[in-house]
Amino acid sequence: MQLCNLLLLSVTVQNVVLAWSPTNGYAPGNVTCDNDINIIRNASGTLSSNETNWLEKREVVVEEALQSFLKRAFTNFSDSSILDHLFKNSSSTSNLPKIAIAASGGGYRAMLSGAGMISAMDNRTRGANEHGLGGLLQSSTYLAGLSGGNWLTSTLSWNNWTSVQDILDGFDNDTAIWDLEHSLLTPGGINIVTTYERWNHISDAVESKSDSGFNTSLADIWGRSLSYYFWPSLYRGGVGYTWSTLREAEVFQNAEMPFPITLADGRYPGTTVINLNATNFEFNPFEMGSWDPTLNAFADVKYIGTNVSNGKPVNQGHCIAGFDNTGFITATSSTLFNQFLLQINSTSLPSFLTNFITHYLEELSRDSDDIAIYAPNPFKATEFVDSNYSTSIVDSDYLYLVDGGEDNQNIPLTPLIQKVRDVDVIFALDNSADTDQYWPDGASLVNTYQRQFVKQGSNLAFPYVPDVDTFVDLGLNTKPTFFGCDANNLTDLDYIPPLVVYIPNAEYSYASNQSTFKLSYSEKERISMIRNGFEAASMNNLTDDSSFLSCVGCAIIRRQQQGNNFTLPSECETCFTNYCWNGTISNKNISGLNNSDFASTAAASAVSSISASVSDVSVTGSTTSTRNKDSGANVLEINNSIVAELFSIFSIIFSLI
Ligand SMILES: *[C@@H]1O[C@H](CO)[C@@H](O)[C@H](O)[C@H]1NC(C)=O
Ligand SMILES: *[C@@H]1O[C@H](CO)[C@@H](O)[C@H](O)[C@H]1NC(C)=O
Ligand SMILES: *[C@@H]1O[C@H](CO)[C@@H](O)[C@H](O)[C@H]1NC(C)=O
Ligand SMILES: *[C@@H]1O[C@H](CO)[C@@H](O)[C@H](O)[C@H]1NC(C)=O
Ligand SMILES: *[C@@H]1O[C@H](CO)[C@@H](O)[C@H](O)[C@H]1NC(C)=O
Ligand SMILES: *[C@@H]1O[C@H](CO)[C@@H](O)[C@H](O)[C@H]1NC(C)=O
Ligand SMILES: *[C@@H]1O[C@H](CO)[C@@H](O)[C@H](O)[C@H]1NC(C)=O
Ligand SMILES: *[C@@H]1O[C@H](CO)[C@@H](O)[C@H](O)[C@H]1NC(C)=O
Ligand SMILES: *[C@@H]1O[C@H](CO)[C@@H](O)[C@H](O)[C@H]1NC(C)=O
Ligand SMILES: *[C@@H]1O[C@H](CO)[C@@H](O)[C@H](O)[C@H]1NC(C)=O
Ligand SMILES: *[C@@H]1O[C@H](CO)[C@@H](O)[C@H](O)[C@H]1NC(C)=O
Ligand SMILES: CC(=O)N[C@H]1CO[C@H](CO)[C@@H](O)[C@@H]1O
Repeated sequence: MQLCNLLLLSVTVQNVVLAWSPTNGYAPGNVTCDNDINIIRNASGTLSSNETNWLEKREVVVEEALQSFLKRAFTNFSDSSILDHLFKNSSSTSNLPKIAIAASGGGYRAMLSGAGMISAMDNRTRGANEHGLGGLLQSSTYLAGLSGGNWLTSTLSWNNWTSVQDILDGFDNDTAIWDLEHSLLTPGGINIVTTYERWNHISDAVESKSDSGFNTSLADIWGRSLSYYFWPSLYRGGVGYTWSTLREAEVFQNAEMPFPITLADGRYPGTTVINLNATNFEFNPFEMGSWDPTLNAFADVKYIGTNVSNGKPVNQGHCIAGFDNTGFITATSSTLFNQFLLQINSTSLPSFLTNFITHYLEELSRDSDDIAIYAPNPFKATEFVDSNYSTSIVDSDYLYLVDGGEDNQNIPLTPLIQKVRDVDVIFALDNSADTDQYWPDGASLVNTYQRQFVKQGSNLAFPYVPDVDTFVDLGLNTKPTFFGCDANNLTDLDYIPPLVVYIPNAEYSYASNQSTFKLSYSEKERISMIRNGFEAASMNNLTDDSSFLSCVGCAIIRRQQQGNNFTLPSECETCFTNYCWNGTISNKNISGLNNSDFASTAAASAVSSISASVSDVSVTGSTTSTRNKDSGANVLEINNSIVAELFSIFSIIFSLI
């Protein structure tokens, strides 16, 4: 291995590398750029011109797909004349509803269950057009993913917009996507040589980045190891594959796929606790940055890694490329290591284990090794921070990003509720593990709802949702539920937010409440998870309610229908009665209904919501565990096997660092 490296090195030195290219591998490198380039823009009130141009192309594609979707949905409607108002062919202005899909975090559980949900919306899935929501994915404008949900959305997007169906069908290919039989830690299974080789390649890649003068951390190793499962047909799992290359992919250029967005949270240097004031970052194929007042800026994602001041390269004409490695960005959204540290004292692990793990995690955390490091900071000395907010992000030489779910908003909603994006309906796929049985309980929605009332979220609006106890008591967490159905109820908010179609993970044909830390799935388990997700998103393949497809159609047209005062198809009234949360709460003392009730709701949910990334760590031996709502501490469960996995992860990682 060492010898090989030396040979490689000497070759590289001889052919002096003038410009970074994917063949350089994982290490970012120099490229020339315009002398007057500025990689930063002011986020205030506008989309990037590139996104705006892209949206125009997408609208044409969506119009056709949505029209055929709604025609199918409204087949049996007595009056579907509303369709004539929504589409261009009969009126000169388009009232096209804008649809977004958001996939929550939660490790492989969220990736697989979310894949099933998305497959139910994809007209390329066998059966989706007959007993699912086939065509909804084709009708969507945005597709956001966070942590495990981002593994899903990035896998599809950066594999030439492949489908879940194709992934399932290709399971016995040499280069099958999501071959999860073997744990991340032992990718070769019983073949130790393969495992050894894999980790050697990972180690070489991360070292090459470090040797080129860039800070590396656990996130680099994490990203490299995950990439082999997501981009298996590319050389070393896409070691030189970058995020911004999607701009050159035909499928993206022709807007034949939705606009992918990934979410991560900012973490201030020296801190570990993250709350709703955390800066939410988004990555899209054009840009990375934040709409939040603490940054209010976006950088051209292709040139992050360049040493800039207020967006201008410090060395005029010299930029860095290759920093936006696809695996690295995917890992950034899923660095949940810190969460484990924060929760470790409330586990029932033996104290020697706690001490052991704490010791290492704290060391990692102190050195910021557990989080993704973006340095040089692309936002250094930018001037767009709202004057009422801290400038600590733009003052720092380093930008630290962590798992997008660490602020307990485990569904990537903030990019989609931005007023400027003008989304009408969001399909929120919730595969969080909030309850002690690893099911979602609506906490992610509650937190995003609450964020509009904290300082950082003051320019946001999100529909009213109940507290998590109501979610559970009314079973809103076991079947699809619509929130914010009536725009007239939302006029107290900053603006009319999108209607939210909440689709929670629930058991249909398979116990899909698997641990976030389950690091391998057999082919049978994988198929079962995906199948169950399909059923969860389709009211059991439309057998639990044959009108569910129509009701989804009603949710999609609702904002445009109300906003333009079009006649609502009468069948939609029944749908809204059946699927909309009507304001009922199960406990009158706890209310999520308005701002003045915020404090009590916040208290209630702070107790019951905990990042999915961790709340499903489960306890050895004990058959049941209860949540201690009074102290606010969650009693977590740890499986022996999970501990074993974590140990191996840490031992391998530490031998590498
Ligand atoms: C980029 O080029 C400069 C010299 O112009 C060199 O000092 C630096 O190490 C190079 N950076 C990378 C990442 O290759
Ligand atoms: C950013 O844009 C907003 C809205 O156009 C504007 O009010 C603000 O002055 C801009 N900020 C800077 C620093 O240019
Ligand atoms: C899926 O939808 C797209 C976009 O409307 C359409 O072009 C394609 O033919 C559809 N495919 C199937 C299999 O229905
Ligand atoms: C629902 O449809 C999916 C996709 O066609 C299929 O895999 C699954 O077996 C179906 N489930 C039931 C209960 O029929
Ligand atoms: C991407 O997929 C399309 C079909 O969906 C195919 O025509 C095209 O060749 C693929 N592109 C690449 C680069 O594989
Ligand atoms: C890979 O899977 C696809 C189905 O997705 C199949 O058509 C193709 O033949 C497979 N290729 C190999 C090399 O097995
Ligand atoms: C957010 O920040 C504001 C102002 O600094 C502070 O008053 C508030 O308590 C913070 N909220 C949370 C949830 O930390
Ligand atoms: C866990 O408990 C130990 C000692 O009881 C304490 O030193 C440590 O700070 C605690 N860790 C966290 C994350 O609260
Ligand atoms: C909406 O339309 C109804 C009749 O369809 C009419 O009575 C009502 O005044 C209209 N409302 C607005 C705000 O235009
Ligand atoms: C609202 O929903 C609850 C249960 O979800 C139901 O008991 C109640 O009757 C509904 N209220 C109205 C006015 O429809
Ligand atoms: C919406 O407003 C109506 C009338 O103001 C009220 O009866 C209803 O409970 C509200 N629904 C929700 C979900 O807040
Ligand atoms: C961030 C980004 O993608 N910027 C591009 C937007 O489009 C213009 C022209 O099409 C390009 O020059 C930018 O690089």
